[in-house]
Amino acid sequence: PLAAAPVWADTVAPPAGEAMHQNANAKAPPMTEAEFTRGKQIYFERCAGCHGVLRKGATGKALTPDITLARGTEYLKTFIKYGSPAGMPNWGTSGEFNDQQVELMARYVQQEPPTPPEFGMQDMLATWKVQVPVDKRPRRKENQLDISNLFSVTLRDAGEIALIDGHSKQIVSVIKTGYAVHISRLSKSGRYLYVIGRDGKINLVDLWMAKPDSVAEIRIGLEARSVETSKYRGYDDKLAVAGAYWPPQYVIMDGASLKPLKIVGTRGMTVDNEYHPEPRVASIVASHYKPEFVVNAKETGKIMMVDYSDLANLKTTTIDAAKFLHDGGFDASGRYFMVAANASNKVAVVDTKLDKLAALVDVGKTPHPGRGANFTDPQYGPVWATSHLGDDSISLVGTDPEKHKAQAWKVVRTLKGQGGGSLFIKTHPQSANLWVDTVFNPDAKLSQSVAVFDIKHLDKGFSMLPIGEWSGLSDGAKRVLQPEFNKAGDEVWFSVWSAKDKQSAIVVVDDKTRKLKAVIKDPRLVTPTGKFNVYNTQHDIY
Ligand code: DHE
Repeated sequence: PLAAAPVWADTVAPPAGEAMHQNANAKAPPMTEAEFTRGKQIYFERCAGCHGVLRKGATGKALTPDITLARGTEYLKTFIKYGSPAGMPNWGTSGEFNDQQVELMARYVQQEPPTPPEFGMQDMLATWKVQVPVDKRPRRKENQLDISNLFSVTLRDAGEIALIDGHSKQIVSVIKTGYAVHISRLSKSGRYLYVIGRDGKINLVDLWMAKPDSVAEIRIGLEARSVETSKYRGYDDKLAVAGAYWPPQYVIMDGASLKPLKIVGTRGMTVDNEYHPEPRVASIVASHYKPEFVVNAKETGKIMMVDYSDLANLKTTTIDAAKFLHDGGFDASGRYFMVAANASNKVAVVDTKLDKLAALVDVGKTPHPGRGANFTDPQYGPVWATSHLGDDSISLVGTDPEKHKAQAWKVVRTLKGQGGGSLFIKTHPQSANLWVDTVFNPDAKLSQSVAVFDIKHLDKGFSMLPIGEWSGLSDGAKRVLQPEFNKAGDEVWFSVWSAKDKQSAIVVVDDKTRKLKAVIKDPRLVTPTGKFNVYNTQHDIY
């Protein structure tokens, strides 16, 4: 899956006379400059997301030379090749790295990490393009699509999204986006789709066009993961915001053109009052109660309620939560935002009406909810649930402080799932099922199937559905991930994510009968991962 590199760049013994990397740490195994450059690229593509550009650790462990040198090349090779049940992917045995690349990376992480450059307003403006100006765009919807039931599907390694019609299951359009594209979000009206790549490139797609396409683009940093739009009354489709991993900053843009309006850096003190040079911006959601974005800084553990009503006099309420904030979603009422502080094994609950921390809840090991799942527990009332990367548990947290006060912000029930390595959990108001993936479990049987619980009979345990097998794909490692419902809430879609050069698929399951309904296969479906149903994403339904 990685771009082909000159063979010698990955070999242990480079040709004589190759320039060596000048490293500050004399104890690190030597590398040529070309190897270092190659390692830097692979690190950026595959490792920085979890371990940080400066390798200070977050979702993944710290990898600074003081730690990696003590581990040594052989130990690091084993870890990189085989992964760990705690969430480190098996880069070697999955076929993503060959042995030379594993060895290269084991040496690379013993070198001092290089610091990438900053990326400010002038850099952003230089990348900003409006392909179709606002006054040249359709005045009404020019296609026959039910855009509310479209799915925006991440084609990770193609750097594209596919728009798939939820009814016909046909691909409507494939749109070029940023590198290793990550998530899609919708504007308040549901007309505009915002897609962000790991390279910080945002594409704005107009779903009203005869054939939906990108109408504007910009890069907001060198590495990024999150994008969101203004949802408060009166700000429909007005503003967008994106969070960068590097440089650590968030950017507020004009919603219709992506013109950058305001950049705010996040470097500063952690909740423990220690300085952090790389507090990356993780998830961002838009408040329904105030003109505010809820911006989560991973390493500092601070949640910023950013008031977008007056960008020149920006008011921000900063909430101390817990370190390593990552992903999350609203409770069913839309008032409370539940965000995983993953390496702290906690979920922070923010009251977006009062702009206060409602609670810090201890959950299982390394919670990873995606946006989480909201449903009514037969015994304990409304709950929001998360699964975990680091263990096989599913934590159900009470979310109704009015009618179920004793249960509010407590883990009311812990379910046993089929294994660790889970990333996403999902249900729908119309569904009686709770779907849980185990995408990064090292056991192929588990990573290729999902667990489903009956919400009315949670104590009965789960059933395992062999989604990978149902896809009918034969060769190669295939990971099954991210349940996503259609608008009606009667179908649940799963990605079957194979390597870039292998066939992938989307498997659609009938939610009521739990039987296979359709398999979407198309040569254009390269490495599908996240799927975002327009209506459910627009309205925070999960
Ligand atoms: Fe994601 C959401 C970061 C790896 C698929 N991912 C998020 C969010 C963040 C994030 C901060 C929340 C965005 C928001 O709500 O505003 N993801 C990271 C990483 O740092 C990490 C761990 C490592 C990396 O190198 O990027 C990472 N993510 C992955 C993957 O490997 C996944 C499984 C496949 C892929 O496409 O890259 C993946 N992440 C997703 C998906 C969501 C997501 C599908 C949105 C879930 C949703 O339902 O909203």
